Amino acid sequence: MTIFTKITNREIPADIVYEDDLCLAFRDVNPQAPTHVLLIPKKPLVSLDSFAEEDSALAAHLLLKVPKIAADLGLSNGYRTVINTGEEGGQTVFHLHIHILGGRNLDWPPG
Ligand code: IU
Repeated sequence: MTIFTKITNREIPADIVYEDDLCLAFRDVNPQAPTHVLLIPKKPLVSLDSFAEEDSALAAHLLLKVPKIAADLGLSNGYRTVINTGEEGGQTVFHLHIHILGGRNLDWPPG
């Protein structure tokens, strides 16, 4: 079980900004921008590589929540979404998560 499942189960506290039956969004403990939230499925998928056809509705649900959460967080001037996948992708927590970052001008390309 990853730390994100423990957050979902309320075994570990987190600053939760959105929740529904399928997903949870909470503030990153090490924010890389003034606003930095992680959106996760409650289903413990390891990474984007774990998505199967049966997860189509969940995948759509997550993506459709991003602009709503961003709007709720006041990111009216734009934001960035990032999904790190696997070791070379920079993934460190192996429970699928979408980073939502905003509140400053974000550089490109990433490191
Ligand atoms: P990554 O894409 O797997 O590298 O992102 C993991 C993120 O999870 C990273 O930004 C951490 O700061 C964040 N995080 C957290 O918010 N709370 C935790 O308890 C742990 C990691 I461990």
